[in-house]
Amino acid sequence: MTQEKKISVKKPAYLQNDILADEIREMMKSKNKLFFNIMGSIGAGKTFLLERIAEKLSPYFRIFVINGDIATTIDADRIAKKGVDTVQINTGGGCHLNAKLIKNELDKINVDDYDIFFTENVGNLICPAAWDVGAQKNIVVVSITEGEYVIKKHPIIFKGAQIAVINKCDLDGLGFDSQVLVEDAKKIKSNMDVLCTSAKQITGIDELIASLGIKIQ
Ligand SMILES: Nc1nc2c(ncn2[C@@H]2O[C@H](COP(=O)(O)OP(=O)(O)O)[C@@H](O)[C@H]2O)c(=O)[nH]1
Ligand SMILES: [Mg+2]
Repeated sequence: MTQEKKISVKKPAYLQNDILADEIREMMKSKNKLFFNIMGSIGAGKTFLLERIAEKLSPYFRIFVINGDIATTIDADRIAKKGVDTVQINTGGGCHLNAKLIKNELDKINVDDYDIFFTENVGNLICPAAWDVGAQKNIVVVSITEGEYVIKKHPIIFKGAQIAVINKCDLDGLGFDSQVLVEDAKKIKSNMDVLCTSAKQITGIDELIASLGIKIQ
């Protein structure tokens, strides 16, 4: 006798996240919006770079930034001072943003009110790599003060990125070497854009904006 046994197969959380992320990507594309996910270590300069990007782009584009942190609204408050709209997600203990968190925030606004969307993901080089947020491009920021092995030790997040940013290049030569990091990033993914920036001295920001595919008319 053949016995029939029903088992319920739960969709893995990753799979559900990927489906929703694809929906967000499609929605943004159909509305002709740009959406970028900025990831990177704590203190790499993600917020400072976003402030610089906002300074350059806010006169020309309507921008919405979704910040992710365990606690506080410090980053969203900083970026909001640069003439863009922001919202801060506090993940409690969560080490990454995900598509559901992004969708919740997009549902609270009128997406048509904006041209360009950014997330600043929770600061680390591990968890955000596994969670697609529906962006068209992933950007990973590391700074040259994080040591010469920082990229070698975190290949997964770079494999999933279209742009690698080596920040704090104003400190290049002062005991830090940007070139090692540039070469490591290229070794992991040869077709990735790799840029050296200084949010402090405002260098490499125009190149980063160009790499995002944004043209100021
Ligand atoms: N020297 C230097 N310091 C920077 C640069 N970018 C950020 N910082 C500093 O690094 C610290 C962390 O920057 P922040 O933008 O908050 O990093 P986040 O955690 O990645 O968002 C702050 O004290 C910044 O002033 C840079 O290009 N050069
Ligand atoms: Mg930050």
